[in-house]
Amino acid sequence: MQNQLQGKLLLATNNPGKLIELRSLLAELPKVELFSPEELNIKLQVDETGVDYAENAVLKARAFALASGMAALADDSGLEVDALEGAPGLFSARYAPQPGATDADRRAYLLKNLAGMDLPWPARFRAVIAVAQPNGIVQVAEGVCEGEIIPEERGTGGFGYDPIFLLQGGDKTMAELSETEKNLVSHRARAVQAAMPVLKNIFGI
Ligand code: ITT
Repeated sequence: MQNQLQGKLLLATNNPGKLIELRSLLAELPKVELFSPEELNIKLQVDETGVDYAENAVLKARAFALASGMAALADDSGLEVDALEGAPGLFSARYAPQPGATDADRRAYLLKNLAGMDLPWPARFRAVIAVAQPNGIVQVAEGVCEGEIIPEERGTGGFGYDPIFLLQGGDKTMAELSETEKNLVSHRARAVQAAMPVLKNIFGI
């Protein structure tokens, strides 16, 4: 299997923020070359029709593994806000009424929906990583990062909801962390860590 997979892993995401983080989180995998869809000229928009993060991550990983003939790693993630009964959750990337909405629009929409509700606003980021092999075998791993939503944006790092997500037990938002700091505590970091044994097994490390 190791020879078949030739030490190559496709990072199956079209989200530039995720791609940067995944590259750095997976850099510790020796002798595994990482590719973005763009580098392989793969243009694929997978319909996220799953009922949970795991199903969506598997859909994305499988589609990219099939398109590339390489092992593919996908991340499906989202922000769960208790006061909104877990929203935006699975729909975090599409959470705003207007078409063409930006990350900033989604943050503003979230804060609008929370306005008037009692503070604090506990929340968590959740990420599920799926690793698909071209032979159809897929394995998943999950990571969670607890915190709360704050009413005003702080910090310029990261992406998505990071500027309004205050880490539990700390005084910084996710966007006030350096990339290295975020990669020590994030949901994605934890999911990648949980997926490490799978990856090492696939690549014979
Ligand atoms: P791909 O499916 O191509 O990977 P996507 O952005 O559509 O990209 P998801 O469907 O998994 O990915 O949506 C995840 C959304 O959750 C993402 O767009 C952000 O809005 C939010 N999110 C996930 N991880 C985040 C993080 O580390 N920081 C801030 N927001 C995050």
